[in-house]
Amino acid sequence: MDARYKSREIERRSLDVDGLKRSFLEWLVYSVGKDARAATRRDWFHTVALAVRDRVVDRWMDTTRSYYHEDAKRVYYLSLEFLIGRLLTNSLSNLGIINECRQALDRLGLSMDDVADSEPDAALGNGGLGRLAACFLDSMASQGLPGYGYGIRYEFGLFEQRFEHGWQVEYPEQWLQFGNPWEFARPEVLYPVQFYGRVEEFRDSVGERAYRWVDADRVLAMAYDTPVVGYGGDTINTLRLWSARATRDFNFGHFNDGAYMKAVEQKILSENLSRVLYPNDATETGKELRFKQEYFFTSASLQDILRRYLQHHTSFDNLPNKAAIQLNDTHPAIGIAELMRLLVDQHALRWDAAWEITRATFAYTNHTLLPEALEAWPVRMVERVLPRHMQIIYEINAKFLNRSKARGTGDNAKLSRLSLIDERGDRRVRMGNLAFLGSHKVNGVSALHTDLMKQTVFADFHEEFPDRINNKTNGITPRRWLKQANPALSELITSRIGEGWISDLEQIGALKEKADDLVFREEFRRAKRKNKKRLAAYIARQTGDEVQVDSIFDVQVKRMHEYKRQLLNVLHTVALYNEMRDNPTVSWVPVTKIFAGKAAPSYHMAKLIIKLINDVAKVVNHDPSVHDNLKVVYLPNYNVTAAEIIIPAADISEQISTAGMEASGTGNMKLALNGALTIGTLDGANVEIREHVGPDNIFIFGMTADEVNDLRASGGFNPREVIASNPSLKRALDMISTGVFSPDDRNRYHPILQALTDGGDHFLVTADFADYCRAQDAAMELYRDSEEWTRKAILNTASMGWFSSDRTVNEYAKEIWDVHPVKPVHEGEGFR
Ligand code: GPQ
Repeated sequence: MDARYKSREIERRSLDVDGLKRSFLEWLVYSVGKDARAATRRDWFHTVALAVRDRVVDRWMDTTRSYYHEDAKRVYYLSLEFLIGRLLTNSLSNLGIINECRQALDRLGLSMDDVADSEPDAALGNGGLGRLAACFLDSMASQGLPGYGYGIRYEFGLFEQRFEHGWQVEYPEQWLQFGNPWEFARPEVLYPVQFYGRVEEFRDSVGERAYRWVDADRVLAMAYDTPVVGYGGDTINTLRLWSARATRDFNFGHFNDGAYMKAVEQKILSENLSRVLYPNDATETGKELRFKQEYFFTSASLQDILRRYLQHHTSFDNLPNKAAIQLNDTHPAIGIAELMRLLVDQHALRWDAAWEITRATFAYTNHTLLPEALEAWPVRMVERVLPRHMQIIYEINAKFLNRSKARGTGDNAKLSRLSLIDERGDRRVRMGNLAFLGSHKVNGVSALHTDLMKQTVFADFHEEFPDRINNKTNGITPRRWLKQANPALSELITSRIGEGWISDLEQIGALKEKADDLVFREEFRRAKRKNKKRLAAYIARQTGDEVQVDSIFDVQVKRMHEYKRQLLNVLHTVALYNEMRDNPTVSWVPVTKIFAGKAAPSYHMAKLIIKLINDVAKVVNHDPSVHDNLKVVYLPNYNVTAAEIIIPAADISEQISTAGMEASGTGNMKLALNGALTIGTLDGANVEIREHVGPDNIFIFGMTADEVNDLRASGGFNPREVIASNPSLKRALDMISTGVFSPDDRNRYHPILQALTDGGDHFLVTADFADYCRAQDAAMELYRDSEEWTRKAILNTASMGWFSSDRTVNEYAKEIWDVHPVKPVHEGEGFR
């Protein structure tokens, strides 16, 4: 080998400052095509990312090869969303070379933070469900588990949110505009995916009835791979995202007709499949394109999984011992019918054998009980788009209902609830029922949510299959959400208890005894203050608002949803504003209310509440009579990157959903881990957070899920009576309804008032208002005692060890997947 080439090879792997610097210069010139004088920040970002990628590739191949050699059982996490965020700091930090990189850039006269800030935020998800998938990828790789993510490489991620006159306006998010240095295109990894057409029956070679799907349209799924760097850099897993490509023979008939342009139009249309992420969080829009996206990535993933399996095996009997497929909600649930089709139609397995294999391979996670989010596709559409799958679903259903009847489930009402087809109105395929029936395990995402699943949506299935439902309380990765996002606190923690917590978060429990240590408390406060300064600067840049670093940073960041009750928070804000104006001589604890979160573009009520918050902010922030004691900020375009700045700076975490409606929440975990005190209802994982941090270190208020259930069962309540009996609530609502915050359009907020009164206040905002204000007052009172506040904040951080996604993923690995860590054999050199 040419000596110069050889030395470059070693350079590519070197991890010291000099080696990094040399390889940055090399990449800048030979791959980005710029010299150091002409390079922009973005050029430097691409340069550094490519150089970092070099240091990942050998280990990545070693990992993949080790899985292959061991014929390890793999887990495949199928998800329509992966809310990844930026990767540069994450990769450097997991590789353990962040300081070396910083120094190398320093020597080139560059700031690491500026370079990292030039990376676009990969927003291939809406909210919690997508971010959970990203945390799981980090945890699987960090624990050496052979885990693959499969999803869609959307060209446009979640829209960019801007405010125009306080209203949300959506802009396209073009994260791929300047290329994506992390991904590897795999033009040779290509699978056909079919739509439409019809089914032909025929006799197979042994005279059995068989089916063929013919005259279908074809699209190709092309793979793009992104390495997933585990902590320590030992295991590098793969996230494989599919992009739609037209087939070369696409509608060849048109060419014969001379209709060339028509064929090209068709090609463009078929590639729309991976164009854009649907921006709805926990609501189902029922669009055909969405259904096609779901089938597109699921079919490609299953074909890929079977191809990999068949490299080692000749029969499918062992598939469940070599592959676990986790369905992230029902979005990929059509995979159950697809695997049946692949096994029965393409690989000629008998139905019963195929069904046993399918059920043993799939598991399903449910993420919501909200009826508007439970996918149910019109039979007529499924029949048209996937005619063979519709037959298979009918067959699964018939066999299941017959067996249930034979086993004595005589009750027709129950049978019709168990059916995969909802026969009421236009007939629909219930994807939740399909996912349940086609899986060996079904899990909820918090203890409360799992209990409610058993009592509500899956009550009948739970009776039939009492061992199938299990709980896996969500978690978050401590690498991104503490180590990276909060260097100030991370360094303090490591200085006291070492760095074991990064890969074993339970060790953070050792901080509990430090809560009584005066010096530690002072340093903990200093770290928080540093983060608050960073956030204050970010707020000033984003909105122009000036906020006091010494005020309480009261944070509600999440998707905008009526059940999450941002409205309750803004009503309290108005009430507090009134109190401050009424009592100007009281020495108020200054409060900064910080909101961020996107609304689905078609969710009018959510968008109106955003406008209300912005309108309230405009009045409150400029009213001299509150003496800057109250500020309201709505940060635009909440995403993973913004979360990394906001969360470490929070004093209060608002987790105030109507009890029974938030499946788990994960922002609640991130905020508590970063030392915020929670004001929350007993909903989702808040219940378990209270158990871990202790009831004295959290502010719980409001109705419980049982109380909500009883209230609704008894026909609801009269919100007008509640409003009339609470002067502070009445006054806040009167101000909103008479246009105090919207002098330009006094009727603007009538829909909100309407929902809270005649509408019956479905989310119980008025019902919980008084107790919420009590919890807020208690928090403000405690904040005056800075030592006591800090003590509780430390106990929050120290008690969150159990909420690591490492714990969650381990539970899945042991209790659902039966997959085990594999230690990769590294053939490369130069890695320390
Ligand atoms: N969740 Cl069904 C989403 O973010 N999107 C969805 O489409 C559905 C659920 C959330 C859920 O609302 C949160 O409570 C969970 O913490 C999160 O999934 C992860 O399980």
